Amino acid sequence: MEKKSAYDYFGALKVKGNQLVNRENEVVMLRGVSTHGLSWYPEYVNEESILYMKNNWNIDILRLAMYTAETDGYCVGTEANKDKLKKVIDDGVKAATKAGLYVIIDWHILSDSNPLEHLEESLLFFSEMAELYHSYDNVIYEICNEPNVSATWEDIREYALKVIPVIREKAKDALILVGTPTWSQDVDLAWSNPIKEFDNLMYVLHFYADTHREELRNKMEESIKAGCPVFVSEFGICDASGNGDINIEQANLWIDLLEKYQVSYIIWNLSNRDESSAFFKENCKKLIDFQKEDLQDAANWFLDSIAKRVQK
Ligand code: IDC
Repeated sequence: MEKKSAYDYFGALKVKGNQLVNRENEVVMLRGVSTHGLSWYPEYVNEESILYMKNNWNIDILRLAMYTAETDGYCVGTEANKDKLKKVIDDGVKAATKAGLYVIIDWHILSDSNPLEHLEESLLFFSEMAELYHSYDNVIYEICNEPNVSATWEDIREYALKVIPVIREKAKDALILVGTPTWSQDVDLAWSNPIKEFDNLMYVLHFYADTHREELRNKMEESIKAGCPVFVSEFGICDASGNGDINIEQANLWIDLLEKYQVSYIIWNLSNRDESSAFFKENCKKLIDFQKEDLQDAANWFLDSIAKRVQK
């Protein structure tokens, strides 16, 4: 039997104060998983796998991470590669919608540290996405994964003020996630000069629990208290490389805080890559029916953790 989905419960989301609310203005939070790069591990983006994750893992949301610069990224590949990536996104959006999940289209900047670097391509991309998905109110747009190094909040703000209107022209009420400086850690900087021109925006915070600890938690908490709507669209419980030992103690401290403030969170990553943030063991080639022994420790911790919290 199919379970009722987050989307059935919550419908279109909007931002009210520092929180996400449903159509009845009740606070909601979403818990979910992120793909690895769509060029690298597209195989998990299919109807069966996504329905399996919805039904067995209690997730509410799937993030589709499309790198812009790294290996076969959207902005460094050919036109054919762009089309291929857009097809994976389309499959992902449709499969997530069918499963009743929210879905994020993530413009995954990383080594291209300043979002202004690929501004023109971003405008074209998001215009196309909004044209295709404006009637899907479960689609969320994440306009720049992790600005870093010298990208300032002013750069990101300038970028956001160009991209947001392009999305909103077609997807009028879409929820939009805005990355923040220093690999999406400086929500405080964003909140010191927020984007007041548009509503339904959230500011992104990312953490890797073994690297980012109390200091970043405090920063997040202070920003939330100051009124900042925070969304954790990516986290890991290992170190910031996506590998290394996982740290369950720090991970639990993070999750407790996120739950306390009802901040939505999404774990990295759906792949069987040889790294501790990957959900699946390297030798696991399955796309459904994952057993505990197919999953790495981070995945088993995450699934146990959300199973405990989800009361549906
Ligand atoms: C990592 C992947 C790794 C890949 C690398 C590419 O896990 O397999 O080789 O990217 O540069 C982030 C990024 C995310 C990173 C992840 C772990 O958003 O793309 O994925 N991370 O390093 N921010 C902090 C950590």
